[in-house]
Parts: sequence; C-alpha cells; structure tokens
Amino acid sequence: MTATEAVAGGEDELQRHFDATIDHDQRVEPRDWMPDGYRGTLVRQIAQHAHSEIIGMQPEANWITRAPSLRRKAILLAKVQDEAGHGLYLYSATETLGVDRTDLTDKLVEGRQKYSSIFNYPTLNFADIGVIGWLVDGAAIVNQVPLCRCSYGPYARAMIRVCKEESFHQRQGYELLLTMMSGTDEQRRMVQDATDRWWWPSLMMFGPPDGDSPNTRQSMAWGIKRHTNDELRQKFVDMTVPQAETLGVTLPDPGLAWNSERGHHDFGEPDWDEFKRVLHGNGPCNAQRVERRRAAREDGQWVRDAAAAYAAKQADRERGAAV
Ligand code: BYC
Repeated sequence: MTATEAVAGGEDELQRHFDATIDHDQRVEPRDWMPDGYRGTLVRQIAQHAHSEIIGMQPEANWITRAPSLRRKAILLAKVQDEAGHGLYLYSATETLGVDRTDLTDKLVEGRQKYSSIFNYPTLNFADIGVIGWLVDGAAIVNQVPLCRCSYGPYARAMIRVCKEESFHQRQGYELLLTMMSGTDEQRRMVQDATDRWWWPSLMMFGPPDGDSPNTRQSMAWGIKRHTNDELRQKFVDMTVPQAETLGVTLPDPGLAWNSERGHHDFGEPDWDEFKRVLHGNGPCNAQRVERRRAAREDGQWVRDAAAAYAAKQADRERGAAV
C-alpha cells in the first residue's frame, strides 16, 4: 500500500500504513501521518535533547576564559560551539513536527520542559572539562548512537552528525586527562576529584531504572528508543572501566566488579533520590542554569528583531524588483 492509498482509506488505513512502516524498520517522515502519541513523544524527547545541548554549553563555557593555554582555549571554544550547532539541528527537527522553537524555549525557561540532569552540576576546576568530555560525552555517545536508527527520519539524520562531533568531544576530554595524569601530583588529584564528582551523575544521564521508566516500552515499540535505559547504562560502564584503568583513576564505586557469568561489570545503584531532586529543579545549579538561559534569550532579542526586520526589507525589495 502506498501512502496515497492509505490517505484515501481513512484513519484505520493510515494507522496500518504507519504500523507497517515501523514493522519494516523504515523511516517516518514529516509529511507522513503519525499517531498523536508518537508525535508528542518525539517532541518531548527531541526538545529535551535540544535544551540539553544548549544548557550544556554553560558549565563548559564557564572555563573558556580560564583555559590554561591557547590550544586548550581553542579546543574548548570549538566544542561549545558544536553544542550550539547540535541544539539548532535538534530544534529544527522538532519544527518538522509542527512546533515552534520559541514556544519550546518558553517552556524551558518556565520549567515546563526538562533538560538533562547532568548539566545541573558545577564545573569546579579545569579537570572537570576533561571529565565532562570523557564521561558525559562518552555517555552521550552510548545513548545517541542508537538514535541514528530512530524511526523518525529527521531526528535519525541529525544524530549522525551529532554523534561524529560527540566522538571528537570524548577524545579531546580523554586526551586532556591523559596529559594531566602525566603531570604533577596536584593535577592527578584534580582528575580523581573530578571523576569522583561526575561518575554517578553520568550514570543518571541514561534515565531511571527500567522498572521506573514510564516511556521506554512504548518508545521502543515505536522504534524511537532502540535500547532500554539499563541496557545502555551497562554498556557505558563496561566501556568506561578499562578506560579508567588506562588513565590511572579509580571509579568511585566499591561495588564495581567484573562478573564473568554475566560477561558484564556489576556496579552500584546511583542515588535515585538525588536524581529526582535534580529533575524537580533542586540540583546544585538548576536555578542558575535556567536564569542564565532566560537572560540570554532577553539579551538576544534585539538580534532576532534586527534579523526579522532585515529579512522583511529584503523580501520587500525582491517583490519590488519582480514588479
Ligand atoms: N535528565 O521514561 P523515561 C549531551 C526524564 S545532551 C533529565 O526513561 P525517556 C551533551 C524523562 O524525560 C544529553 N530528565 O524517559 C550536551 C521523562 O520525563 P517526562 C541529552 C530525564 O524519554 C552538551 C522521565 O524522566 N541527551 O549529551 O524514555 C555537552 C522518565 O524517564 C533524564 C538526550 O536527551 C535525565 N537524565 O528516556 C555534552 C538523549 N532521564 O518528559 C553532552 C535523548 C529521564 O516524561 N533522550 N528523564 O516528564 C533520550 O534518550 C531519552 O529521553 C532518555 C530518557 C534516555 C534521556
């Protein structure tokens, strides 16, 4: 059945056509019919993802002026700019679903839409920049590579480029940490301290345990998510343990041990009460992050006004030339 035949057949046919697209692992595109729940889930997840990229610029941007060398400053600047680009691709993907990005930003600053819990923690020293690249971008890659196969075309395609850039981000973080670990005792202590602070929040990035995740089952049935939160968390732990060994840092979990029967590492339980507090706006930096975003939106209003006035003037000129 073609899409045109499905439209002619009414809502039931449209649903059957959509189900077949998902069953055959094909992509749903913006002009295709889709159930309201599918559209709503995508808007929720992609908007949260876009907000995370934009809010995620703040903890790292905090160190651009204090980077210890021109090289480190240039790398950090490029990384933070990449995050802005990721936010833009993702807001564009939400717009293909019929929402307005201005409205999404309103929802973010009014606390009606979420962003990743991880960005509510402070960056206290320059080793945090390395550890964010290593652990936070490392977790982001594990979570996002499967999203390149998401059933919604524009999101899947945006994720391909995002993942390539995240991979550079992860390597730059690891390289920074390797450099610090071959430096002074003080530098090694900074890396260990940053690892201790960022490890558990990084595990929380994958979301609540599967038993407490209201969205996973339906999102997997729709091919939006390809793995559960716990599956990806396990993959991240297994990938990171040997990297920590090479680096010479200790991951702050006494329960971490190789389990030969499972063929995976066992690990401890993150503090899910802390996770809930952060999600409810009560993490160490929630208020500061949202306030900064609100202020940036207000500060940039004149730029958007000027761009709109310029575009209107150009359109007038083109209309004049066409007459
Ligand atoms: N933080 O049913 P669940 C980056 C929410 S950007 C905050 O499992 P789902 C980077 C969840 O939204 C990283 N909220 O949900 C950027 C849901 O709330 P609502 C961002 C979380 O959607 C700059 C509720 O809890 N990555 O890497 O099936 C620099 C129940 O959860 C979190 C993405 O956004 C959390 N950690 O699964 C460096 C990736 N976890 O809306 C790096 C795309 C859960 O029902 N998103 N919640 O009220 C996803 O893959 C999925 O949305 C999640 C959650 C795995 C995050």
